[in-house]
Amino acid sequence: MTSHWILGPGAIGRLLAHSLSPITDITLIGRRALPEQQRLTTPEGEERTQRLASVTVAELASHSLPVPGFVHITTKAMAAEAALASIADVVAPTTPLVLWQNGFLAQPRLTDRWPGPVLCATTTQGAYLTGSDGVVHAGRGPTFIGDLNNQRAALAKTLAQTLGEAGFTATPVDDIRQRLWQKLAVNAAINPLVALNGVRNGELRGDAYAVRLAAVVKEVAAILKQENIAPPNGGEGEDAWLALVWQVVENTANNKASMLQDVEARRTTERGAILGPLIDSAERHGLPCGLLKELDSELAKLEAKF
Ligand code: KPL
Repeated sequence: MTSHWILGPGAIGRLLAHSLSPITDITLIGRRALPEQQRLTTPEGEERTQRLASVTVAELASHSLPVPGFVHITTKAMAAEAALASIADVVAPTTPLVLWQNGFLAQPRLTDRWPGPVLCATTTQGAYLTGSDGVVHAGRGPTFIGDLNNQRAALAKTLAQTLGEAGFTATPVDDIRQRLWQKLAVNAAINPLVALNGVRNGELRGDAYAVRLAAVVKEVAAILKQENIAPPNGGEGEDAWLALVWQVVENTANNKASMLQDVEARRTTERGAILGPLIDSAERHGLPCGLLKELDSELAKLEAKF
């Protein structure tokens, strides 16, 4: 039986652990100990409690756990590299990693640095934690798996199959880079604005925000063109990106975006993984990114107060 280590017991990490646990061996790894009995609330409102094996990073070396077939890194984007470094001594460098981060920061860096295979996952599964022993699976969504160099198709297929058996709708893809940037584009348009203004996604439709949102999308669309990221849904340039962003705003109108949740909890945001790659790219290509920089520095100022 393939063993799956899940490093980062946040909402996606715990959802993954609950889903995989009935079909395979899993271990959740975090900095703090977790209660053994963990509760999952399904999108239908059903509650299921099961025992999930977990260890802390500090305990890892003294536990004789099965050798992992996959190490899933489910931390926030900014914490992924440090999380991997914290277990690197006890994991063979040939072990496949699966990166579940938002943005496009951890993925290229770890693909370059880790000697073994590195898969990236992008998902629209919605989940949030309710304390140290509970996770709510708020909404189902597809998951796509692939690697940035398109050399691990068989491994991506194996993992997608396992995730499928675990109840995810998972598809192996050969365009994960496109998909990661596409999600990043939507996150860049929505997350900083809602986080800075303390509003739910749907409020962006109002006059106070809609013009700024469209101006952000304009900068983002020009950058993505230079990165060879095709506009979504077979559309053309900026209009296609704007239509996608408004569609996501509509579909998630009642959501508190992840960046707003971070700000409310006084946690460092994922601005470095979402706005960072866009600003870097704009600077490399000599494109305007004044608004993206403004959002980034407003968020930095806010974080400095935490
Ligand atoms: O993915 C999201 C997030 O919260 O990070 C969006 C699409 C903005 C939905 O809230």
